[in-house]
Formats: sequence, C-alpha cells, structure tokens
Amino acid sequence: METPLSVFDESDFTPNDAFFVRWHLSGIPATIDGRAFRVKVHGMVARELSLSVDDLRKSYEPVEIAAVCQCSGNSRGFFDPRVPGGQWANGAMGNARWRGARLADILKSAAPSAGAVQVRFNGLEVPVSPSTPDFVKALDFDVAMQPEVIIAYQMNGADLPLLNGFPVRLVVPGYFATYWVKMLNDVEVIGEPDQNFWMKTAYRIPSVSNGCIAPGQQTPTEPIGKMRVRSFITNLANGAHVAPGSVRVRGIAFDGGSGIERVAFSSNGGQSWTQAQLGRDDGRYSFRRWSAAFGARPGQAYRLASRAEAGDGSVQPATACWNPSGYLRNIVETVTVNAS
Ligand SMILES: Nc1nc2c(c(=O)[nH]1)N[C@H]1C(S)=C(S)[C@@H](COP(=O)(O)O)O[C@H]1N2
Ligand SMILES: [Mo]
Repeated sequence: METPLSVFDESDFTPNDAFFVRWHLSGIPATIDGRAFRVKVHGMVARELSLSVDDLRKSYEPVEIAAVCQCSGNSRGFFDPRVPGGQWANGAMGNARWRGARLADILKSAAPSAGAVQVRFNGLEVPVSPSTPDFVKALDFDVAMQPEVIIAYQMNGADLPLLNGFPVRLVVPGYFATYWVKMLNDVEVIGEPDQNFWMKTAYRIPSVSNGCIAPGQQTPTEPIGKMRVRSFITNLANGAHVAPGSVRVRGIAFDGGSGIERVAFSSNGGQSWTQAQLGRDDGRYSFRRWSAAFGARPGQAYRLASRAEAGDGSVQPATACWNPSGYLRNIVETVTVNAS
C-alpha cells in the first residue's frame, strides 16, 4: 500500500493511518499481545536478554528521532527497461517521529563479544510455504552501534500500527527500509556476515558506478545501504490545471542523513533554476519541506522540476540510474501542469 504524494503536502510527518505498508511474507500475526511480547537478544553476547515493551520503555533512555522510511524499490515502476518486483510509484516512503530505545544501549547491556561482526534481526511473521526464506536482515556491528539506530515503540506519538510493526520495529535512520525490521522479536549478534537469502541474494546493488549499470551488464554486488538524495513536488500532480499568475509549488526533499542543503526549482523542464525556500528543519534524517513560485501565463504548459542538494554535496542526477532490482532511483522528477 503506498501513500499518495498529496499526503506529504499536508505536514512534515506522514500520519500513521496513511503510512505506506510493505511485507514480504503473508504469515503476519493479526493480533499481538503487547504485554506478553518479548524481544530476545542472543548470540555472541555474555548476557542474553528477553525484553518486554515495558523493559524497553523503562530500562533504557528514551530517544526520539525524525526519520524517513523509504523502500529500496520506491519508484521501481518507472524503471525503463522494466524490472520485476512491486511496481511502486513514488509513495513507498514516509516520514515519522520514532521513539524508542537505542539499539547500542541494549547491545551494551547484553555485553557483545569482541568477535561480533553483524547483528541479525527477525520479526514475528512467517512464510506460508516452508521453501520461502524467512525475512531476516543484518547490519554490520558498527552500524548497529550508531546512536541513531533505535528499537522504536512509538511512531508519531502513538503505538505503531500493526501493519507498521507493532509493538516494536527497528529504525535505521538514513538506511533503506529493508533494514527497518517490523514486529522485531529477535536480535542476534553473529560472528560472520549473514548468509540468509534477504542479505546474500536479495536487496543487493551493483558494487560499481554508484549502483547503476547498463541492462544486461554483470557485476559483483553488495548489500544496499544508505538512501540517495531525492525531492518531489507534493501540491501539484501531472496534468493539473493552475490559475494564471503567481503559482506556489511545494515539495519535500531528503537524503541518507547528511541533511538537505538546498533545493533548486525549475518551471521550464530544467533549462533554468531558481532557489526554493526551505521549510522547518526537523533534523537531517527527516523530510525537509520546500516551496517556490513561478509566473504562469494562460494557455501555457509548464514542466516543473526540483533538484535537491544534500549536505554531503550529492545532487539529484538528470539521468536515471538502472539496476536489475529497481533500487536507488533518485533522478530529478518532473510534473507538467497547464495554466488556464
Ligand atoms: N518483519 C518485517 N519487517 C520488514 C519487512 C518485512 O517484510 N517483514 N519489510 C521491510 C521493507 S522491504 C520495507 S519497505 C519496510 C516497510 O515498512 P512499512 O510497512 O512500515 O512502511 O519494512 C521493512 N521491514
Ligand atoms: Mo522495501
């Protein structure tokens, strides 16, 4: 289920009841007893833990972070040539305030061994067929220990909706959502890179030229990681009619955590650019809203575009990235409107 872009026009944060939803496996529990639920922490640790949601709330310092959750394959439906997978438009993303306990604090309380290489995460849901690999994901140990990585028990000030991972999910700000394991009930410290299907075979990008290759080209691959800088127009859709005169254009921008430095706006398909005004800063992992204006004359069509630049100097490209799994799209998007 994806979020209509117009929802992102209404506030910095995506309402829980409009947040996109994606699950790989269909054996998703329909009810969960929040009191009986436990997160197990085990593997290469000196002290195994079994934590209730109450333990997570009370035994660890609560932290809150605004962060974008974006599917690796967001916008996959626009790939040319087409690629298999969920044919998303641009709505497989959302921004929320996540509140929870730092994974680093939890891991430290379990006393991980010196040989820890990765941390593996599993949720409650199961595959319906025994031949389907369970959905498990792993982060390198140093990434898992970053202070912004949390086990979240709240989303925008409320319990997580069931479909977004109730009662707790992993939040890995800056990283694609594949690592944000929902209904997280198993955390395992491991001594070698995880060899499960969802790390070893799926969710990998070509380890060359920015993750982009020509169709048919064979390359080594690596696990997908951080998000690329993107921006979208949120108040006008393709084919919209605007009144002649000064037209306000609003949108959002985000990246993998260096923050949005500036957003350029064009009303002529990218021939010339003006600087958009940035909105409230909710932190470097959040959506950053922006606005700009252009003058519209009756009977004219306008090809609107936005191009964001992140704090790390990266800028949205003018040409599309291609890879066989349909990941990492961050081309400058356009919206054509007519003044009448
Ligand atoms: N337990 C579990 N967590 C998961 C997944 C899953 O299939 N199972 N899918 C991941 C992927 S690929 C995405 S895009 C996000 C979607 O998060 P959302 O449904 O809250 O929007 O959840 C991630 N976490
Ligand atoms: Mo995803």
